Amino acid sequence: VNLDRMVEGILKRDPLALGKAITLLESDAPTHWPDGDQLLERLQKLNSNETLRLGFSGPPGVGKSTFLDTFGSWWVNQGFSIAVVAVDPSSDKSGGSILGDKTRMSRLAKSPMAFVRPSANRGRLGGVHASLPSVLMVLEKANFDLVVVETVGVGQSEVAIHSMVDQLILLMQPGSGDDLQGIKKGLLEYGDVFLVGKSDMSPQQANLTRQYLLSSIKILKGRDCPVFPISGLVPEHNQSFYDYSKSLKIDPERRKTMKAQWFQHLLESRVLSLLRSEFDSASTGGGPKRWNQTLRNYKERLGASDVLPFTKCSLD
Ligand SMILES: Nc1nc2c(ncn2[C@@H]2O[C@H](COP(=O)(O)OP(=O)(O)OP(=O)(O)O)[C@@H](O)[C@H]2O)c(=O)[nH]1
Ligand SMILES: [Mg+2]
Repeated sequence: VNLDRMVEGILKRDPLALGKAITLLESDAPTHWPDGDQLLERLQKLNSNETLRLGFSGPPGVGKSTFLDTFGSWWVNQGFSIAVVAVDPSSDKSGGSILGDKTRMSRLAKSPMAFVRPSANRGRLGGVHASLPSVLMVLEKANFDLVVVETVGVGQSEVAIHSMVDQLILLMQPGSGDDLQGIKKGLLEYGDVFLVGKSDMSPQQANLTRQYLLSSIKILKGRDCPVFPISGLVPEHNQSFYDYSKSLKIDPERRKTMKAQWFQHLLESRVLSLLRSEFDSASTGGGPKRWNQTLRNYKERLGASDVLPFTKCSLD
């Protein structure tokens, strides 16, 4: 890896250099870590300004990507740049990240002021990879005016993402009171700002949902939180959130704990990766997938037997 050229490319916001840097940082292969660490150290020395980091989370299909495409395009039209990392929920199964067309941000992706990147989800930290803070740092050093992460809200991911961004925006489904009873309290606890999605379908229902959220959040948190109806398809519904978004700020308190969390996630993830790679190189005749395959074999055998998971047994 030519780090000089990579840093230069990052500073120019060259999508190719940004893409390569992110791939390097997301690597679980211990041989890639020294280069990635050095890259971050060099960027760190550049002393640029901090960039507002927003998390957008919400249940699958609630309209996160569609809205980010619309919101991002508006943002770019205001003369600002934006970087979006979309944590791809499906990549867990396929084992790798899926290409850009899957992020549903085709309009934004075409803008020279925007950088859109799907990120691998390796099923840890509720779908957020431990390298995400490193990726966000690269985008921050590239001097984007706004850095956004899209994650699928499954409960656990909100907790992880909350410590990685300045503000966590939760996109909620419009629904009847009964549907809303089912919203996990934990989910509401981690949100800083709430959006009621797809409000073009029924503005009336979106408003009812908004009222319900306002009062539930007040009870739960003991304070008010902003709730806006939005639509990814009809931008006219978004004006109040657009106006509000200009007032969103970096949270210095959260920034303090961010690094400690980053350290912990990275440490845990690297310990596991080291174990896996030790295992792979120690096992004879196994390809790079030896750990995964062994794990799968064990799981299959365990499912069909009455041996307990911690009982010493041999596969052959
Ligand atoms: N009516 C209406 N439909 C929408 C809106 N936003 C998204 N949709 C539709 O809802 C579906 C899911 O939209 P996405 O933007 O991919 O939702 P998502 O939350 O990013 O989904 P995942 O990333 O898979 O969790 C698509 O078929 C969209 O066309 C909206 O504001 N109004
Ligand atoms: Mg999406």
